Amino acid sequence: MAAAWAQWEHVTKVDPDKPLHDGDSYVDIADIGTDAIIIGGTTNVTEARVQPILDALSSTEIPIFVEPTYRPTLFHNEALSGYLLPIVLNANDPLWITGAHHEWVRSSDLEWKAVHPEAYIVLNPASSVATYTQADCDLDVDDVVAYAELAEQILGQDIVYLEYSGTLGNPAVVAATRNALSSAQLFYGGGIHDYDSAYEMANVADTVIVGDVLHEAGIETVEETVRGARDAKHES
Ligand code: 1GP
Repeated sequence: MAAAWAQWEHVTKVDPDKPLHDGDSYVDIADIGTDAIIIGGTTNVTEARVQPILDALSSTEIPIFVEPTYRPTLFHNEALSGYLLPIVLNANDPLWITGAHHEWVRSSDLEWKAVHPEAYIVLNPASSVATYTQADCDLDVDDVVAYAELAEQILGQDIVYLEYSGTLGNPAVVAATRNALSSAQLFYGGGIHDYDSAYEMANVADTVIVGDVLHEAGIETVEETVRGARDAKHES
């Protein structure tokens, strides 16, 4: 069976720590053409914040995944498709490589078929994820490509995630990374805020992830990014 994410071109990431834009509601995200919703953020991916979002989305068909961070949390909701578990390859704090995961596994009764790791490479030194993980973002293209190959070929990862959270990344780095992967899927996230930025990154990544703009500009702007990603994938 193909992986859940095999056909994802555009994903909307909901940060449970941030309110939606005025007038928006969670259920409307399911209707804009985005392929999946990830509920995740650097902080506060807690039951109290995530459960109401899952409840609001319970009538939708869209795949919904939670990205647990350093807290061991499990959610029970029919709307939930599973967990995407970040492993930050370039973290200097081992909490983000195996530490939090160890605690999560030790303290939870996990259903393994619903848990899928993502090999993150964090690339924006100004982002809060870089600060929390103490990521070494001083990487050139060869360093990034080597992390991606390590992820796929040594660690057996099916998802490599270039995380530029908060800023638009370098398309040449993204393209080089995708070229280095054999079958792992390349997720790109960071700074996508309109049609053009989505188009540019969807040209070089397998899947683009759109986060902050949902909270800052609203669902209509996310819909523009869906169009950009679709056009990039289907025009040529
Ligand atoms: C964050 O990669 C996502 O984890 C998306 O980044 O918030 O900058 O869109 P932005």
